[in-house]
Amino acid sequence: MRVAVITGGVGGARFLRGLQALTHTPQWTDLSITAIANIGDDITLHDLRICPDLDTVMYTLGGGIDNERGWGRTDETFTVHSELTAYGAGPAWFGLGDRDLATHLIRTQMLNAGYALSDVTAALCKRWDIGIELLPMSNDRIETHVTVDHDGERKAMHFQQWWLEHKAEIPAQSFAFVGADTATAAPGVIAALSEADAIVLAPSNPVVSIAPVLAVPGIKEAVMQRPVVGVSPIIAGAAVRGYADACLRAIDVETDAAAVARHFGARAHGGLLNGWLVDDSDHEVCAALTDEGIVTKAVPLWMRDVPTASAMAEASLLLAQDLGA
Ligand code: FO1
Repeated sequence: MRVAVITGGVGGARFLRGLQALTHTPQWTDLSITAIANIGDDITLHDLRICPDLDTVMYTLGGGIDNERGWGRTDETFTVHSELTAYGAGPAWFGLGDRDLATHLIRTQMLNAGYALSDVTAALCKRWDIGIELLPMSNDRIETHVTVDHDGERKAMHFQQWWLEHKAEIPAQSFAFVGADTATAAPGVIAALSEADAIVLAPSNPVVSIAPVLAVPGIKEAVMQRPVVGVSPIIAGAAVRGYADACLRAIDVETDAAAVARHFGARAHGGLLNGWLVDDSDHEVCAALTDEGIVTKAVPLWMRDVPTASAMAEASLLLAQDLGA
């Protein structure tokens, strides 16, 4: 079974780790996985190109992730970061780890030498042996910027500044995926989607992780050609992590498993979804969503460890198969 997964960072990476683990079980030996990752979080700091969602997926599947933080490297130190801060060379709010810096140095050297981001990502992933194909949504530069009303004026700031310095506490007026409209999908992305038996929207932030990927010309159209199952990133009315509630509020969507499904829309009515997984605690929404054309199942969605992530990943595949994948 060929699966293409659209993913952001932490939640999507943990989901992918569970999905990849299935390939070692007898009934899923034929499972092949391509992850198409958001690059809207990317930022250039100290002349280094940093790709948080690509790195979080790579480290999580490669065993290098700090599981507590969900991002960056295990056994990490921040000596260079504190030295930079001592020089006043900010931003202090972006925690650049010493081990993590090696990834950014290699990536920046390769980009400067003319390699495409997808080639750089493949090269970095060789070390980590992640067991799936990891593609950036595009090799073009795309960055998510957030428009806010701050100090009496409307201004845009980089997503990371809004997320880390301001902790999403300044209400977002809008999100712009700068560069997306003129970007091209990275090599292999459209093929992975078109040839997939099923496409899964990982339990990532719908607004700043899934949406930027779908904003790259051609990607949403390719997704719409195949069975699509989404996994709710919202459990019992709350974001599992991060500030998805602040992002959803900005686009007038309730922080609710059913509201996010309706936001993506039912394929039968021109939307994305054929199927949707919600947590057991949200089981009461299944009947209504199914009646609206989004076949919805309730399963445990808390990813406590790899086995629980594998169980929910398997549920997404089985639902896709029920839907004709
Ligand atoms: N997230 C944080 O909450 N604090 C940080 O200091 C931080 C640094 C950081 C460095 C490299 C990297 O790849 C990711 C990092 N993240 C950090 C996560 C990053 O902000 C993610 O983009 C968001 O968590 C949203 O996915």
